[in-house]
Amino acid sequence: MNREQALECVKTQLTEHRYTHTIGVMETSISLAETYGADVEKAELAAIFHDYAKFRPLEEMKEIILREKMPPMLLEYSPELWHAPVGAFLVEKEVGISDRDVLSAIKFHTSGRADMTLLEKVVYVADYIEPGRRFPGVDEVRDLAKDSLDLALIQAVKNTVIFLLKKNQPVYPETMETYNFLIQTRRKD
Ligand code: DGI
Ligand code: FE
Ligand code: FE
Repeated sequence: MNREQALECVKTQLTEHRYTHTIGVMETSISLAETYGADVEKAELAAIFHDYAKFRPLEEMKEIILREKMPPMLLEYSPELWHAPVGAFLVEKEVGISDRDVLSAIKFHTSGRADMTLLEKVVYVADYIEPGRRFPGVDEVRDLAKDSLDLALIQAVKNTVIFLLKKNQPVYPETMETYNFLIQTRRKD
């Protein structure tokens, strides 16, 4: 599947605004992949499909989480988290993408996880800093991403956790694990 076909496919699933966001994530993922030595084609494909399930009805996502034996704990946390693992599942099932690296980058693009792959980091950070994003702290992460993907990732995860705490929202354990892993393993330089 080439870029045009992939974009055409995902466009049917998204609003105009979310499609524009997807183009931003695609361009940023390609650029980060080039800078940090990730597979550029996989980064492009994962970015194009990362929000594929964003607008699926909550009931459908819930049903998939239970039927496909995804962590049931997801259901106790924000529905915002669901489109990532459900998206990875549907992209394989409906679009026929079978590349495990691409699917895991989609699956973990919202929560992250401990010991993320390079491709997962690229898509996570690209989703956070694509040019259409405007929220406090995003410029700092953009700057960090020029020199260190890990430092950008830590800052993005940290901002997300702080944002959730400020809103009195629960933090999904895998999001905390992402933060803890990075902080505990980061080479001090
Ligand atoms: O789908 P996008 O908007 O492009 O971005 P995303 O997939 O990173 O989703 C961001 C949303 O997910 C944002 O509203 C915060 C929420 N979120 C991320 N991590 C957690 C979370 N919500 C809860 N409750 N817990 C988390 O750990
Ligand atoms: Fe998302
Ligand atoms: Fe996104």
